[in-house]
Amino acid sequence: MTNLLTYQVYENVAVVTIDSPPVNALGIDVRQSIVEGFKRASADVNVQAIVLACDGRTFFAGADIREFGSKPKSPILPEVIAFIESSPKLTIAALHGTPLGGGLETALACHYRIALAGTRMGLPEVNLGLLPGAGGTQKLPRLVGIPAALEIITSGRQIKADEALKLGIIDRVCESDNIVASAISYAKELVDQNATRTLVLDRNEKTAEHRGKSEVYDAFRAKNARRFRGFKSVENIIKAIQLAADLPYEQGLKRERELFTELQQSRDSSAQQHVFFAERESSKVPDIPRTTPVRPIDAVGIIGAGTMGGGIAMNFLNAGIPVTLIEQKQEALDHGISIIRKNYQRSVKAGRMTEEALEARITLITPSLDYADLASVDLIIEAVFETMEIKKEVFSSIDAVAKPGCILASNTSYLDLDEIAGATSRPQDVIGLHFFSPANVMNLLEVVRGEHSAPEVINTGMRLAKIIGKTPVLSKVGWGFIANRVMKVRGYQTDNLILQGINPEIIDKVIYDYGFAMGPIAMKDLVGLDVLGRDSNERTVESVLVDMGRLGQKKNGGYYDYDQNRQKTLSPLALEVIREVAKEKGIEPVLADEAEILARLLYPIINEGAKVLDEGIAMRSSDIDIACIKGYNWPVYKGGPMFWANSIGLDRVLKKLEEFEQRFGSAFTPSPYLVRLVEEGKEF
Ligand code: 3H9
Repeated sequence: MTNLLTYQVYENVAVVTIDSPPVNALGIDVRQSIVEGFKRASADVNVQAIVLACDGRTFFAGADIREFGSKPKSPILPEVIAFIESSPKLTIAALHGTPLGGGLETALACHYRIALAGTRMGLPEVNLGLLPGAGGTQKLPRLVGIPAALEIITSGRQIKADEALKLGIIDRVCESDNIVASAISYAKELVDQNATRTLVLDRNEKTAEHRGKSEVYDAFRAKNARRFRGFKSVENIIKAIQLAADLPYEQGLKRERELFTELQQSRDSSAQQHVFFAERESSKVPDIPRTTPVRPIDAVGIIGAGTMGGGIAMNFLNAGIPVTLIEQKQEALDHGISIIRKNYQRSVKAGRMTEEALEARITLITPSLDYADLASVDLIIEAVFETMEIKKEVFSSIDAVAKPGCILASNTSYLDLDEIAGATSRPQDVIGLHFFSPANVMNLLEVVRGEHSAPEVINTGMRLAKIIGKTPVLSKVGWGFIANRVMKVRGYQTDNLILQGINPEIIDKVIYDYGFAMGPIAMKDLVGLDVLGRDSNERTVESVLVDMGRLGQKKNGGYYDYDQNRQKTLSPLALEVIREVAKEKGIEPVLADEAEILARLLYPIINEGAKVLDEGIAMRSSDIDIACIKGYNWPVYKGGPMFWANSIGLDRVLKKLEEFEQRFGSAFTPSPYLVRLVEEGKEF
């Protein structure tokens, strides 16, 4: 075992310090070191108090997720925690960084907690499809009460030190920047005062008032039903918190462990753990070391103040980066800025932002009708019409004004970035920065690597994503890049199923039940049938509906009719149009149950993902998962299409695709890469 423990004694206070980079995750070596430190301190007759602290960037950030799935080694975390609680000395946790999950649970084993200002703590296990399994569900309610515990643990949010103090999670915030020194003097103070040594597990006053009150939990479930839908971990969390009020601590703890184990063995939790690591992996580019220089981005220019350009601008304004917003006409510019303002006003109304913060963001915008105003910015993002000729014109114009070293980015969704870069004298400075609509909300940023993009330009794009709160996924140039390309095939299959007489409501239900927020047909109505991309002038169900003036939710309904509360019912008119168009095209009705509908809609996405990998457009299958989760809200507890495919079994996916190919043609022809993987018994 490497030596992670430093043991020091300052008069009557022992300091047990653990150092296990990067985040002091509570792996076996760390757990053993804590026990060793506490054993030494307990045996030391001169020691009256023990401070538990960590070196490096954070107090323990949780259990070591990489250990999940292998046989637990003793001492397991609950044993370590029980050991701390059995200490004969006064115990103090000295918190800094992000004490999360098992890390906070470890702190809750101590009598007192002191935190550096700026510390953010929480129980984020829900994000991994888990619950706090080392006493967190039993102890946090004892400190903050049932309603606050329900909110904190089901959201997994991080709580800042000052709020944690108010809630009673910690006992003191230290204003100096030396947490260990502050913890030592706090320890001496407590010893001098002969302070009480009550363990959190013995405090029942905050939970007593909710004992036996199951209606509190039912009301909480009902209020959050939409947000919690599909997340099995949330239900177990609520059950466990209820036990904190209803059962003595030891019994509650035992049940917590059972509920934790049930989740830990679930496919949903494996999927969410996969997403945790995939999200971190996606920002790494194997042939571009992290030491590659990054160009500073202190000012940005955005061309186009439409929906996309405005949404993109908001990301930079939120990060405090000034934006020069360019349009061709004053009217369009004014309109764009008014929409940005309106979006922020919505946040102000909801209490998520102050008026001053809104104004501060708006003042970061420099509106302009002149490209010359882009001369000093570090990055220019083009968000104009999706037409090659226009994009080339824009790029040749910005090439003429941009300073040397300025990064020139296109937000194109489908066009050839290399051709766009060819319109400039500096293709090495050109990349794609592909945002997903609404650009201020969706977390995906596809960074598109052109043939000539310089490593430092790519590296800057990848790092920039984090600054503006997005997850980057690197894509090579190819039609639709990653997310749009793989998700597009679901659209084709939706249209085919409709024409084959499958009820649109059933199609939407299947996708909703899988975990998406909305089915593909309801989505078309929401986006607007008139703005859906069309590949040809052929007569389609949608073109007929649009000709009838049915544009979707915004006008006269689309596939569905909508009442004043936006409740939808399938439109008999739309059904008639579907039958007509199917007849014109000579398409025969087909029968399919829900499982088959799901497979016909989603297996082609897996297949397209295999092609994207085979062509080298995506670097890794987990990047495709992230692209679908962050760009299209693929349910996170399914892990994305490629992880889901692995969990079904690639041989089964392949067999289904072959069957569909026989019945419905080449849209289902399996990718040779998928065939190869199955032959070799491999996974994505
Ligand atoms: C738990 O505690 C269960 C218990 O209730 C019950 C047990 C019985 N394990 O995110 P970053 C790695 S569940 C292993 O880029 P940041 C991460 O993969 C856990 N590894 O940095 C990355 O590795 P690499 C509850 C971990 O500064 C590196 O550390 N806790 C863990 O942006 C840096 O991470 C959580 O869910 C871990 N727990 O953010 C907290 N955490 O460099 C999860 C991180 O090879 N962690 N790594 O790619 C986080 O939220 C963030 O990592 C944190 C730092 C905020 C800590």
